[in-house]
Amino acid sequence: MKLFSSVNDVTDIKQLVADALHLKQNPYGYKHLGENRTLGLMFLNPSLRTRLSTQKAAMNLGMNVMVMNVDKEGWALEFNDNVVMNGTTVEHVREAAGVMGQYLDILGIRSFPGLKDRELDYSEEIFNKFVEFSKIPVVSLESATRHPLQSLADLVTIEELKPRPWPKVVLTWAPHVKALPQAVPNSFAEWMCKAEVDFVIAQPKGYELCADFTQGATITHNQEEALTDADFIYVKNWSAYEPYGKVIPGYDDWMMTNEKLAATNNAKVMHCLPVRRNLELSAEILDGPNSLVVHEAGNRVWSAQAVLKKMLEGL
Ligand code: AN0
Ligand code: CP
Repeated sequence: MKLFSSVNDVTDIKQLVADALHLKQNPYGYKHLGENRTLGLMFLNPSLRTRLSTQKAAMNLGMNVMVMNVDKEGWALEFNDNVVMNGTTVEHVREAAGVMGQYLDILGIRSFPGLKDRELDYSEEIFNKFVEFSKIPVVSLESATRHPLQSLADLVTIEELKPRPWPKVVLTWAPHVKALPQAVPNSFAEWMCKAEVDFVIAQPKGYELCADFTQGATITHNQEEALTDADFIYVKNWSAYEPYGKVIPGYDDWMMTNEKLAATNNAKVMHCLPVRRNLELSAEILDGPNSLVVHEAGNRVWSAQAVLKKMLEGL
């Protein structure tokens, strides 16, 4: 595997999930694979889970890891070609990524969308330039439109804990005070649409995701109806796709609560984290028996390890 940026980079999803669950049972069985190999984790935005879980996964595989908060510790990067760099940017991604490729065997990169120019964000310009100019295998640590390591961990969690074949999985929009990317819900949707689950998306009017990611999903504005008989509820806020990056006020009652869980099949509640308590998800759910959020974050290690293992095998 040379690229892990979306579900489309995976030839056998079931096998990758099985690999992750196998690694969970046998974390140190492939330490030889990473010997004298170096992973670079480059962050243009904050992270807790992705940073620690991917670093741990690499260490379990015997790799060396270099982590850099490029936004704070690196030179200000220029991404446009044909510019006179007489402003605030100090080096071009062509050189910066090229240099990273000299030091690393695998590059991980996190780069959020600006949420101002939809065409630019959905072109994945920044992520794609790191792929092009580093010339080494690249794993997305969340790009402008997708978060595949998160989605793989989510699918691993569902496979691990499903109470029946073809469980009902509901992605439900949640309130927030900030405009957040569509990357997590886009990605979760594209993975669920290819998984053996009954997948429903519930969101208020105006929060429809880009249809490219939701082919095959049942989409509704009725949260109560969607939650009926659900086995897993995936809670997440996102900003509007149209008008792009906007927050449409008036949907505070979409917060997930214990009361809403009553209609479900004693559903397990998931969230990628970080979560805002009592805004997206009630504290009573997060502190109660139905919450999977910490367990799900634990599975980030095995999903990252399964992907890195595949990349190391291809080097
Ligand atoms: C980010 C997002 O929604 O994409 C990262 C989630 C993993 N969340 C926030 O910015 C709060
Ligand atoms: N879920 C997730 O990716 O968390 P971080 O932003 O902390 O890495």
